[in-house]
Amino acid sequence: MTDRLADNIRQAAAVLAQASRVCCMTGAGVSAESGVPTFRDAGGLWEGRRPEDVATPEAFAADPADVWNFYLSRRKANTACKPNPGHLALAELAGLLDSFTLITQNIDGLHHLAGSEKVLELHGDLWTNQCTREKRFANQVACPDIRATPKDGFTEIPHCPKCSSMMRPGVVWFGETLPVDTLEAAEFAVRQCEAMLVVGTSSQVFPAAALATMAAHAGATIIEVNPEATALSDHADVCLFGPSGEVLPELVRGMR
Ligand code: BJW
Repeated sequence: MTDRLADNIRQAAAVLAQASRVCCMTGAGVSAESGVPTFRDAGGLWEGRRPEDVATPEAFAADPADVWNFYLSRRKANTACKPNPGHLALAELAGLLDSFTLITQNIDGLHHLAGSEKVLELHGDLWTNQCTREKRFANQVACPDIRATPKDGFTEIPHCPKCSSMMRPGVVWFGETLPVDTLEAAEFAVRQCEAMLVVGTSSQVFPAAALATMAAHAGATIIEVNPEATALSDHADVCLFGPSGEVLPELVRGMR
């Protein structure tokens, strides 16, 4: 770790130690060290595929089996992934602050596995299926047929056990609205917070990316954790340029 990064971590830890209300927004980068691929980096999930081929309702309507296969292969790959020191540090951070709101764009569930109790999941949950007609959610356990065959793909699209309509992955695609209650809770928290951590996101996808700007306009100190500069970096008060699995544990150690 460079002296500059160590200094910036100390500065960020001092900001957090003074704050009573803190928010954190995470993106795919926080799970990179757990082996979950990011989206837009080289080697990311979408390298070689256009997002609109798999991450839109139109893509699902055109070829549900192709889209299901993409998500089933991610379920299979993610089964082996465990929380990394970055996830664990965020779970610990919650216990050091009066109020801490964890907001994530990730669908991998690793914050829960790390012990974070309340997580605002803006883009849904990889492990949930949703009825395309009544929008009811069902845990994938309710569809053992697809779980049994992810290795080789599958031929049967899962159907809702209640109304028989096709099920879809319980995630938010481009052009779809985010879960209203979750987004409202996130907006409420960022407007109240004194400091906001923004970890492992390229800050290119809205409305999630607007939450940090909202916090900054309300007077919060913005602390970014990312090995690379992003669309947010010029607007952040402190940039901690490093992998979150190394930076976040140091940050929490600095606060203790
Ligand atoms: C590390 C690291 C390490 C690496 N440690 N860091 C305003 C302006 C322009 C467009 C819009 C707008 N408002 C809405 C839109 C349209 C659209 C949008 O944002 N488009 C932009 C791309 C331009 N948004 C929507 O459609 C949203 N809906 C909506 O707004 O509804 C209302 C509406 C509808 C229609 C019209 C207008 C309004 C929905 C967005 C849903 C996003 N869904 C996805 C897929 C989820 C399911 C799935 O996983 O398959 O969510 S897209 C994908 O991107 C996924 C992610 O959550 C999201 C963000 O990606 P993230 O996390 O930032 O990942 P990367 O890969 O981009 O970045 C990783 C970062 O990690 C990098 O910076 C690395 O450096 C870093 N990193 N290793 C720390 N070790």
